[in-house]
Amino acid sequence: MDNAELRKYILNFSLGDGPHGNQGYNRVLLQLFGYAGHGKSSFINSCKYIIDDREEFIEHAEPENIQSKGGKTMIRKAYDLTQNITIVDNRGFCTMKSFERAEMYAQLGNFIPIGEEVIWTDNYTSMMNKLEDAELNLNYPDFIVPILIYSADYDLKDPQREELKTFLENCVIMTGKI
Ligand SMILES: Nc1nc2c(ncn2[C@@H]2O[C@H](COP(=O)(O)OP(=O)(O)OP(=O)(O)O)[C@@H](O)[C@H]2O)c(=O)[nH]1
Ligand SMILES: [Mg+2]
Repeated sequence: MDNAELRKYILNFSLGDGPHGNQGYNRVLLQLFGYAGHGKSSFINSCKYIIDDREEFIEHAEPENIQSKGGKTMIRKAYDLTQNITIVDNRGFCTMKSFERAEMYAQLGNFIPIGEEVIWTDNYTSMMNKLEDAELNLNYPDFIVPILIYSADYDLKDPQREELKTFLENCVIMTGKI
């Protein structure tokens, strides 16, 4: 398949085309995860550029300014790639401490609404309050695919490798895929 054919295939992709129909799923939700500044927003802009096939490069998702420190993307935002495929820019994490990890799993399961600012909690009670207060949008019709964006500029140091391994294993348990 050349690039043009691949683009056409993606544009026409529909969950209903499989041998068993869409099995209740309406759209594919690509959920991007990763440490802050590893290129999630840039990846979305590149995907949009290819799929939309425009002359000019538009920054739909705001990439990090090189001078800025910490995470740039604070609000979970969804971008439609095609009629059936949506890509979500999740807030990047700095360390994978237990509450950031809990937040990520909540994002992954779509227990926190898209379009709201992500504020990392630092205790169990506020985490639980936040989940209770969220207008739970379980989005069962979404076929969720977690995608980890990890920059080749960063070493996969041992502690990171372990925490990422656990995260990826849990992604598979939660969604059945990665
Ligand atoms: N060389 C190179 N630089 C990249 C690439 N992708 C992103 N960058 C640069 O890396 C920096 C961070 O990119 P972002 O897309 O903002 O990263 P992010 O994961 O969305 O960051 P947060 O929103 O802070 O979590 C920017 O300066 C980008 O220009 C890439 O593929 N190659
Ligand atoms: Mg970003």
